[in-house]
Amino acid sequence: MYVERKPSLYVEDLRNEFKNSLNNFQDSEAAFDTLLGFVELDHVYSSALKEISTKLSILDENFNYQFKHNPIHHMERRVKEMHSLVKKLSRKGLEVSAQSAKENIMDIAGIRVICNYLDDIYVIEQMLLKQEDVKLLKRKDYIEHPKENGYRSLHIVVSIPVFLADAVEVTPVEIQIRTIGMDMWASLEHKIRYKNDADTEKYKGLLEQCATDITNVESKMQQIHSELSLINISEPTRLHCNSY
Ligand code: 0O2
Repeated sequence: MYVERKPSLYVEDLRNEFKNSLNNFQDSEAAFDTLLGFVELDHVYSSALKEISTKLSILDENFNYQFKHNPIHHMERRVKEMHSLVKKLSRKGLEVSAQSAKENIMDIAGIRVICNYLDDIYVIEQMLLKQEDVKLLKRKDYIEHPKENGYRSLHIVVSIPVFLADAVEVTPVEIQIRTIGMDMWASLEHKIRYKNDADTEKYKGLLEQCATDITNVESKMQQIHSELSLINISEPTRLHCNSY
């Protein structure tokens, strides 16, 4: 059900990151402390991802138990790699330290939830946000308001408590919730964008057309699915999911 998009930290990788990203430190002890801070960060944010994945899995299973439908197709999760994190901090003109990353970067822990149907996205969001220990920090609905290039997805950042041996760390996790079609589109667009700029221009129109086509197909699929389903869910959830 989960696809881990990043392996755990490896000593060799750390050595390279240490060389590439932290070589502006004069004092090797300060550099080591900074590195250690990032390793600890990775540990806490990985734990937050496990917590949120378990919550989402339970919701998916329980929804299926009650309504004979799994809203989640699969999930992908990753802790931002150290070099990306250092790059993002530098790009934003922020101090390169674990503390600064904790205070300023919201997508250190990221999970992508791929849903079967459009309505499933809002059902998942609502069920998750109802939980007492989950706090909504940020929300961007690129489905209601798609980006100009055609990108659609629901982004929420939530915080959850992570219970460690001697502390509780309230940790933010970025959750991108989208359908299979939206995910297919985003993966291709990402691939084109990072290949080179010329390709981005070349495929711009075609990608926009694909986004419209996917939206139309998914609306029709949703309609068929809703007509076939005799799911009786609670009123608050129905508000966002009137087809069940
Ligand atoms: P990666 O490698 O996927 O992590 P931020 O930029 O995070 O400080 P912002 O502007 O609120 O904050 O981000 P937003 O709009 O919520 O989008 C963040 C992520 O959404 C991106 O992460 C992408 O994963 C995805 N995304 C947003 N727009 C697009 C798009 O047009 N196409 C595709 N394919 N993905 C998009 P990163 O950090 O860019 O990259």
